[in-house]
Amino acid sequence: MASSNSSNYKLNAAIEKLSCTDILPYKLENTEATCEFLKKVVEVLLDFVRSTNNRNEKILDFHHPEEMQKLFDFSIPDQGLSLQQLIHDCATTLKYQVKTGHPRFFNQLSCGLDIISMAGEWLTATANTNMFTYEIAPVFILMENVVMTHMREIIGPNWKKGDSILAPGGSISNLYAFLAARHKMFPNYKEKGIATIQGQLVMFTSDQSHYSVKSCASVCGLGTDNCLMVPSDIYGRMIPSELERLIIERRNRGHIPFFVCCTSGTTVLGAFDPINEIADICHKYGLWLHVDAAWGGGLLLSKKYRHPRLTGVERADSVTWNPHKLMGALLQCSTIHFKEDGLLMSCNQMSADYLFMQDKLYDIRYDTGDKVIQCGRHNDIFKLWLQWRAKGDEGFEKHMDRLMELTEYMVKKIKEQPDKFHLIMEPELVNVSFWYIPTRLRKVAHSPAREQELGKLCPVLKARMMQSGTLMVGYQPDDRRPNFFRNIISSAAVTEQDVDFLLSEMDRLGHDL
Ligand code: ABU
Repeated sequence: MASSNSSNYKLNAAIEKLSCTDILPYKLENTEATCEFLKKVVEVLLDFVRSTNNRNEKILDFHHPEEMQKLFDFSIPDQGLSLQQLIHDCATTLKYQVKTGHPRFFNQLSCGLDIISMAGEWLTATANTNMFTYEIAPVFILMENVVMTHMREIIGPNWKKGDSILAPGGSISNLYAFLAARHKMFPNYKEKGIATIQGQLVMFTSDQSHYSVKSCASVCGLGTDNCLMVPSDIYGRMIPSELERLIIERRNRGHIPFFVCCTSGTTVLGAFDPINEIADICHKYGLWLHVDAAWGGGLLLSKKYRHPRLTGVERADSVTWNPHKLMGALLQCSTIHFKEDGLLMSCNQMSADYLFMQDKLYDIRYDTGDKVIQCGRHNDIFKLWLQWRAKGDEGFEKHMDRLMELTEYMVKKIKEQPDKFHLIMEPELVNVSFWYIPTRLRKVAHSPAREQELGKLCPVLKARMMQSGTLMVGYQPDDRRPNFFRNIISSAAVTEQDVDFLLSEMDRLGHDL
């Protein structure tokens, strides 16, 4: 297999020994040398892009941490190093980085390397601005406004006048939903704190939901015992009658149920909770409905796959939706949307005098930084805006449909080889859950005992994948079963041939286990 050679990236003799203080912004006369240095960095990056898309290249060159510490010079020197050494550092870093955009990387919810979104990220890094005020990010703030409004319109026609913000990840997006829900019910909490709530707040989420929901209960003072894990059915979907039973039980104890998180696309099984039935219960008991569509939100863009999975989403009060997952925007790009405008600001505003002055030149409603609990905010909008310009709604719809069709293809191929693979369930999303069956277990009837045996093989087969560097598929146990593989198809690079390769490579690596 070919591999990039970091010694290829030679700067010319006049530049190689220069250091960071010999180029911009220190030495205007060395603008050309600065450009030569940056072009060399781009050469390194382009080689990484090429090898990421080259099926003959490995996905990773795995080394244990202690080995890696010997292979790579991580030290911080007393004296600054040369530009040539920095180029070498860049190349070596990428040499050992896992190629998450490789067509055979099926390991994570965010896979792929969208070239337009990456170009956007490069521009973002060059602009290097903070997203807290219009004053220093006028174009990006307006872009955020346009894209967030567009996303809300996709959620539902009654959402246009709502509010949204890009947050640092889905977990923090869920936290924003929690904070807004509590603020809506207890507007004095912000000033008066916990004493304003006369009773125990309780929240509800399915036992398959993302752990960040439970984390809200811990971070916000409820305690994790007051985040009720509602049982799910065998497909991983919340059981609405169980939700209602738990709400009544807690109300009877004098507690204050206030928040329900409904998951649209669970992390492991890709299950969609029944939003309409859950919305009816929230309406009946006056609870805030949050839909965590961090993972499944992309399907809102597909006429074919949106229903029934996300039917009723417009009835929610808030929705988390991560474009860095199914939509393939570069990490990170996570959004939180509210049906009601003004809540984010009134909940989180601190009016820092040095940043959010009220007597500025322009309309200060565009100083969105005061809506969030952090101060500095990374620019995550440009890469998404540029990607959406490139694809249009139609392109994103095709992308969603393609990912789902490839998943259907994988399921079909698994079913055609029942001796080698055991499909755990028909997927609702691009998560395919299955066991690989080695030769010695192929004639053994499927049973809980065989599942235990197959579960023990998952880490061994995964280790072989990583050591061979040819394939990456995730595995985990869940409440109902031991370890099993969870394959994710969320990369535009994947083809039917890659799915065929995935199954045959698992067999090549694992048949003798
Ligand atoms: N925030 C969930 C991501 C987990 C995964 O990629 O598997």
